[in-house]
Amino acid sequence: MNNVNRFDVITIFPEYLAPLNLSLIGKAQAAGLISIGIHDLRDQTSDVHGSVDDTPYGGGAGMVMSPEPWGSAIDAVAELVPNEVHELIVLTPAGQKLTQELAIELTKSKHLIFACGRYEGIDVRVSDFYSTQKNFKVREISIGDYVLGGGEVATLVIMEAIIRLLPGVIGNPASLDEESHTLTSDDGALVEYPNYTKPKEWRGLSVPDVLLSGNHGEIAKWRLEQARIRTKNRPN
Ligand code: 6GU
Repeated sequence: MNNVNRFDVITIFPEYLAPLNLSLIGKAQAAGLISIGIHDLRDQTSDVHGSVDDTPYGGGAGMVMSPEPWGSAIDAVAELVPNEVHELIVLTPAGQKLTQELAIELTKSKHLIFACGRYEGIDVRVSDFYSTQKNFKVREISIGDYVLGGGEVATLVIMEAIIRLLPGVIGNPASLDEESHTLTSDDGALVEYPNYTKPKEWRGLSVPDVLLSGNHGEIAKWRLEQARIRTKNRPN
């Protein structure tokens, strides 16, 4: 399998991506499993003010991000990974919704480029142009049905969902098989069963006897049943 190992993020707020140096993703970078570049869109502007947006054609509220700095920034980061197909991810609440299945699919592209729009989004010709380029694949992605101020937090979410799936990133990869949205039964994806650890009793609440029984068959049965109940009772 062809696993992603290079991520480039283009944004007008590079500092927003600082958490990528922490925890699991920070360690994955330090171990050389992945490398991440964060790029300031304003480095691609020519005017003294570093303008990246303008009023929308056709009128309406808000500002639209101009295509020129985006084109320059995307071309520049594509050159960092030559002779590869670049998957350009444009963050927008109008995009395809992120799911575990999509995160798994994104692990298979060598190079991911995240374009973090702000304001009313990026001039659509940026997506349209790169869609016609044979060394690019373009996807518009959303992380759910609510509106954020920009694509930076969505990028953090998507990158974490992808990177934790890569070989060597998580100490015990077996834990990936039993987590929410990966567990399956005849009814499709399930959320995870409830977990307990020591002590056996806490504030009057006990660990279910079956988990202390040592009977692996019964434990597996109980967990599947609990996962089904939780999935069914989830408010959405
Ligand atoms: Cl990717 N961007 C913005 N601005 N809002 C969102 C989103 C993305 N996903 C959900 N809401």
